[in-house]
Amino acid sequence: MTALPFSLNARHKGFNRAEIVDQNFIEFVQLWQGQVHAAPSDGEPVLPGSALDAQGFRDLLGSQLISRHLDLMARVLRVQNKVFYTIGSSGHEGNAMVARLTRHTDPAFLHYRSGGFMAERFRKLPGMDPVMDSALSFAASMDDPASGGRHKVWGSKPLWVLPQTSTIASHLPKAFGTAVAIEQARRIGHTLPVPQDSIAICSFGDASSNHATAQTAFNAAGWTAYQKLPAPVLFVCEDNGIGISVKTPSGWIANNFRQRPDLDYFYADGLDLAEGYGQVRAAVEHCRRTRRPTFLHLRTTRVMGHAGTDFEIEWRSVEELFALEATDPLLRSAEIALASGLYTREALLALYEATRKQCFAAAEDADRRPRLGTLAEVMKPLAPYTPAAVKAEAERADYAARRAEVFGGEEKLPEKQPPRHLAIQIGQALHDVMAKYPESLLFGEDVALKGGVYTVTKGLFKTFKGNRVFNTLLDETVILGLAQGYANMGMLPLPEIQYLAYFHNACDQIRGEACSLQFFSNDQYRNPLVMRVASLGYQKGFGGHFHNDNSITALRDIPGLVVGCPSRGDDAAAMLRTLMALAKVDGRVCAFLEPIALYMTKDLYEAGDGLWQYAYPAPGEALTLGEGRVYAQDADDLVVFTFGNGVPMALRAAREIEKQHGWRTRVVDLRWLAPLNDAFIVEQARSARRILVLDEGRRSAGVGEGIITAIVEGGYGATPLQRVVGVDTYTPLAGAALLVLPGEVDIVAAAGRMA
Ligand SMILES: Cc1ncc(C[n+]2csc(CCOP(=O)(O)OP(=O)(O)O)c2C)c(N)n1
Ligand SMILES: [Mg+2]
Repeated sequence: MTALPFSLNARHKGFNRAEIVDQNFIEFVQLWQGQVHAAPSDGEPVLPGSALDAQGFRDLLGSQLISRHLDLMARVLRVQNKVFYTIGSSGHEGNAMVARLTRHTDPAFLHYRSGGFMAERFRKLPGMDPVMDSALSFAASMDDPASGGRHKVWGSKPLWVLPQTSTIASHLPKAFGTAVAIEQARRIGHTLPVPQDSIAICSFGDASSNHATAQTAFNAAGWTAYQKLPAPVLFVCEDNGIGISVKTPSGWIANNFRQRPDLDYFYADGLDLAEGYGQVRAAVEHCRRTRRPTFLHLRTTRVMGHAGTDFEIEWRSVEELFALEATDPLLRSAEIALASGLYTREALLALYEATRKQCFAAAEDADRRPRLGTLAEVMKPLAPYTPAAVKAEAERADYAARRAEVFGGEEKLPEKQPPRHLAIQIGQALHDVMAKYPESLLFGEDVALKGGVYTVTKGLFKTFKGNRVFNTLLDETVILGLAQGYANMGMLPLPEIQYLAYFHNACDQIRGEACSLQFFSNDQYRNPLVMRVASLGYQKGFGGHFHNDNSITALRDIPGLVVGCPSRGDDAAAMLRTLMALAKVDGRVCAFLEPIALYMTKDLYEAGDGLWQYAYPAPGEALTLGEGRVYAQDADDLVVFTFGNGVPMALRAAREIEKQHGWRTRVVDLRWLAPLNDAFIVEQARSARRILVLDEGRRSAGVGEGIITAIVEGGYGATPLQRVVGVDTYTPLAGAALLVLPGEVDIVAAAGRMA
């Protein structure tokens, strides 16, 4: 700890710790009286024995001061409503060393206390302004180059800093995924957007390291390294000993991470540039050279509280605050500056005040710039959709030779085969899109040799080999983290989630992370992916809730997510082409829900009729986002809106309804569940004499609610309407399952209520 040249106790019991920390620096410099060395020249060690040279120290000090004054500025201007964020970096400025020792092309996923890191990384490219760019983000200005004013984020397109949301630890799986992707690119012949020996950097706090999402990333990294596979990810744990108000047990981070066999532990003193620099360098060099997951335990402290709203003096003793404030790394940097002879007192204080001035001026400037003022401006990057380009891409069929090779010859092409059922045609469609996109990868639990629980992916491993089709470890969070990592590196991932029920425990990777990236980066970063999920109820092979989860509610309200759900093989193939095109062209995150119970369904009305098998669509055929399929368009006595298993059920029930009431029934398969195509629903409702909404999901918050809302808002709420829907419960085992799921008799009965 730096010896203070004054007694804090006497004068520093104030409420505003930011003012005190600020004053401490000034007084420290004014009163410091130590031994001054002969100033080193640029390339010489800043202090005898230090790994850091004088020029490096000057830069790092400058970065630390920028970070600190951005924090101080934010505390002052927040109350004037000029900036809107006060979670600061004070005490963590030593993370600037990590930035200096890595490259601006090493993708970085950063902790929210990364002001020092960012200011230093800005030095890596000429003509960039860390102060102004950061001030624009603090001020929520539309000119913010990171997020366009949507959030205070640390992010930059040219500097390869992918903006993070503030769900702690949620960025670790994708950082791991990015590291794996950097290595895997070479093996599939993909050209990386960054140099081949890049590493992925990921920082987070000590408390966050306990989070399941963090632990899962450490585990996956270890699992990878254990198999001698490369995963060059640098985990930087910025240990300030506390998370908001909960102290991390002393020594916990070292104790928890020092001995992990496949996570190489390094410690660095982030409070002392002269001491810490060589330690950080050792960790970075190790990660880059060995391509092994590396854990850098960076000692930091936290001054000025968790955020501007955290008045620490209300919940901890002033003595404790004094002790913390004495560990302020900027005091140690001031000491190095003075002792090295590089700065006089006057020069250091002048630099301090000049930086303050620069930060305030930038913030005032930022405050005069426009903020997001219309809904259209806010929404612009959320869910880009360029229909013509997507259509052209989905219908693009310029890969005939590769395709013929994949299917084993012209005569074996699936469109030349007799009609087949869903599982077979999804498998064919996957072969098709993987032939089309050499940068695509398919992975998940049991997907490789076995071909998945339902053998849908059978043959892909043999055709495309282990670098493109592979089993992951059993962890949905990691599967989706990997997907984002591949996408970050320009590949087109097709992660599989084995059952819909298992999506839910990894939902945040799609909700909080993947789908938010375009929004929070103002569409500068995209992580296109197509997540396949074996879904929904009625299946006869495996019983019980977790193999029959019928809730897609958790997917429906994720901003920007596209959800498609085919009910037959030809639609699945055409839809998959469109989903891949949406990902490729517009960077969209897509979910492809495969109704398990329809995988093997071949018949529609009678056993052996083979009517639920369709001809495979040739390349060039694709769907338009939102385009439904209508059975018996001219029928209007009853119109059934449905999807998935509901489609064949409704078609069967239609026969019975005709027998009972003489009505002809139109069945509308929505096919696209998010976004719902309201205009299409209304158009179909317009000519309906009666409406039946058949939703195999649960009553509450299911698709059915969305369909009815569209009908009512479209002005057709007065049409007689019935809803047939699942019960708000878990699905029981065996035949009891059918008590909670809608059945054909329920459809017929509901129609009867409208007779
Ligand atoms: C998943 C999640 N849970 C809770 C929070 C609320 N939260 C924000 S920061 C924080 C403490 C984090 O402490 P630490 O990881 O040590 O980072 P520090 O703030 O100390 O740098 C908490 C609980 C969150 N952002 N995300
Ligand atoms: Mg902490």
